[in-house]
Amino acid sequence: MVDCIFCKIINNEIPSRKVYEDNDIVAFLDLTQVTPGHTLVVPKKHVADVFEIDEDLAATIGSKIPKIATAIKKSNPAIKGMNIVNNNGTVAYQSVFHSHIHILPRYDEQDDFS
Ligand code: DGP
Repeated sequence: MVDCIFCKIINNEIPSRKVYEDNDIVAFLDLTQVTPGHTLVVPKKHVADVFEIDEDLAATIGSKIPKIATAIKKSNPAIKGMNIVNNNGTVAYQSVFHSHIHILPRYDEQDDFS
C-alpha cells in the first residue's frame, strides 16, 4: 500500500534491522526500543488491524510467534520474560495502521533503560 511505512520496510524501500523473514511475515527491531530487543512481527500482506485480518493469516502469524520469541530470548541470557502485544485502533495506541505484534523482552526489575 502506498504511504505505509511497514509496506516500505517489507519492500526494502526504507532500511530496518530485520531479525527474521519468510514468505508470510517479517520481523524487525522497533525504532523506539521500549526495551532492548523490542521487535515487531508484521505480515507481508497489508491489513490494517485485527478487524481486517482473516483467520488464515492470523493463524499463520500466531504460529510463528513462539519461534521468533524463543530465538530473541536465546540471543540474550539477560532476557527473563516478554510482553507480546497487539494494538488495534488509535484509542488503543495503534500508530502504524499495518497490523503488527510487539515482542517486548523483559529483564530483571532492577534493570533501568530510561
Ligand atoms: P503501534 O503504536 O502499536 O502502532 O506500534 C508502531 C510501532 O512502530 C512503534 O513502536 C514505532 C514503530 N515504528 C514506526 N515507524 C517505524 C520505522 O520506520 N521503523 C521501525 N523499525 N519501526 C517503526
